[in-house]
Amino acid sequence: MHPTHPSAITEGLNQHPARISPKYFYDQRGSLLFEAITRLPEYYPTRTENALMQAHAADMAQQLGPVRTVIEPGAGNCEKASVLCRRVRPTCFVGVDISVDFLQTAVQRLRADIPGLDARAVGGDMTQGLVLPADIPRAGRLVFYPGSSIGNFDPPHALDLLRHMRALVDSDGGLLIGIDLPKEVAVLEAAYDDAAGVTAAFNRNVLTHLNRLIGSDFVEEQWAHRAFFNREASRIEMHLEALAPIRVRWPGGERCFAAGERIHTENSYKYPLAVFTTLLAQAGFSRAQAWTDEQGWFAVVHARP
Ligand code: AVI
Repeated sequence: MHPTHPSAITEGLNQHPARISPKYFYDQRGSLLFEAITRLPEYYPTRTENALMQAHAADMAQQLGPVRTVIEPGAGNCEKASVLCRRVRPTCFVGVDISVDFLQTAVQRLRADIPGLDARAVGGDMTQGLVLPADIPRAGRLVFYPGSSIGNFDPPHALDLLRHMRALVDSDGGLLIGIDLPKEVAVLEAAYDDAAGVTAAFNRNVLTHLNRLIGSDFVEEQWAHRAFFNREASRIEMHLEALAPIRVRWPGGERCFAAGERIHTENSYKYPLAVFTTLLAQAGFSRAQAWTDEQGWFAVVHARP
């Protein structure tokens, strides 16, 4: 599990508007709900990215050139890494995740599935910068960051993260990253407010997770899921809205919410490709090539220093 900072959590709850970091979505139930989200008919990013990776596999492999080490921040179950490693045949794979126990199991599976692959699990948080074990070769590194997870960081933090990734590779290395692009608002909003209510359950589950982490007394049923596109900021915002006046208590504190008051739980930025390419250049990746689907909904970008 990720490190818990109760004071950072309660500080967020006391802000106006209140905030909960999206990293707290991913307890065991939250991770399962997220997996269910990726299979929803409305949630196009996973499916579109997978199709792009498959359709352009040969071209991508050619553009990537020889890859010796694949490094995946937030590797989780390593499913996408497994597909990539079969194609580009690196000698080494380094999965990085805050939750290293779960990662360890996935990495063992990868080792068994791809004989000869030196697959490692490294516990750590990419957002804090990362020092890899000294015996991981520096030559021919590829940082792999699929799933448009970069969109969950505000642009200045996304830039920091890209800079940390740049620091991991030499001039012969690169970054392969998934980006969700702006599109019709109805498509975006349906993806974050699906008919089956899975995203709503995912959003509300953060409250139960917080109850365990800080001893608060949130009741999920008292909160409504809200998801909408903020056009000015080019991002989907997720919030939890109090259905009635609510007093939430935790050891050492409390917060009263008026009916209709919201807790901001997540942003998911949708970058036009040109804007993202500029961000990449600011981080030190000056050359970028992108593959997009026919509808222009998603991009897989290969960036080089
Ligand atoms: C993990 N991340 C890229 C997802 C997204 O689309 O922003 C998280 C998510 N939130 C609601 N649905 C999916």
